[in-house]
Amino acid sequence: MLNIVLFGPPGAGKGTQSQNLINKYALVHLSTGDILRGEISSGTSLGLAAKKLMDEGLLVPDEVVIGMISNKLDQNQDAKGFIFDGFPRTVAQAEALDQLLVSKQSAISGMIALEVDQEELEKRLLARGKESGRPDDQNPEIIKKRVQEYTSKTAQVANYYQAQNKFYTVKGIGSIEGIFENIAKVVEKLG
Ligand code: B4P
Repeated sequence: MLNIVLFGPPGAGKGTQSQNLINKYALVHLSTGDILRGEISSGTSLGLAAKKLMDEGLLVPDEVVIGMISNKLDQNQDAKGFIFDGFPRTVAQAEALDQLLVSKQSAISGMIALEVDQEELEKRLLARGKESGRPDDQNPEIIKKRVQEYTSKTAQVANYYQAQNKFYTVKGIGSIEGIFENIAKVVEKLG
């Protein structure tokens, strides 16, 4: 199985490049951000609780997102692999993901981290906020909070995969196609 974690700060291009990966490798896309936004638009109690945190730029509790991923893995038993987009975002989530995959006789093949500087991230998110109306993309203070959450809780997840020799970086600035070519080069090595 080919299981890829696509990693990077908010706005690095994870969602964008996940689409390219799905098209080329026919993997199942699991984006915790998308799943949470789905819960919000369906008005579930999980969605209502998550919305408060997401609108403030804060992470949703580990047990909530781990439960969501566990359900999705169970629902996709025949998948030939997964792209994990925006998950794991804490070391506890990374450990839980390893356990879930072990129970399916599988493992993470590699983490690909997209590297983008802060100024560019803020520019992209504010531009998307204008187009999409996504509440967490519209306010520079909330974007700052998301980057702080990334720095204090998420960045260390890279060390977790580095320790397993599963960590790869790709420059995330430039054309979407050019960045994808470099991502695909890493994926070919993993596959
Ligand atoms: P996400 O939905 O994961 O949001 P994100 O980090 O902003 O990444 P996204 O994938 O959407 O953006 P992308 O970089 O593709 O999370 C939202 C919130 O959900 C979190 O803040 C948190 O509250 C919660 N959450 C989600 N997962 C969680 C977890 N595991 N644990 C706890 N909480 C969780 O794209 C950004 C913009 O850049 C786009 O407009 C795109 O068009 C543009 N772009 C992309 N590539 C470009 C390029 N090369 N050049 C120019 N623009 C580009």
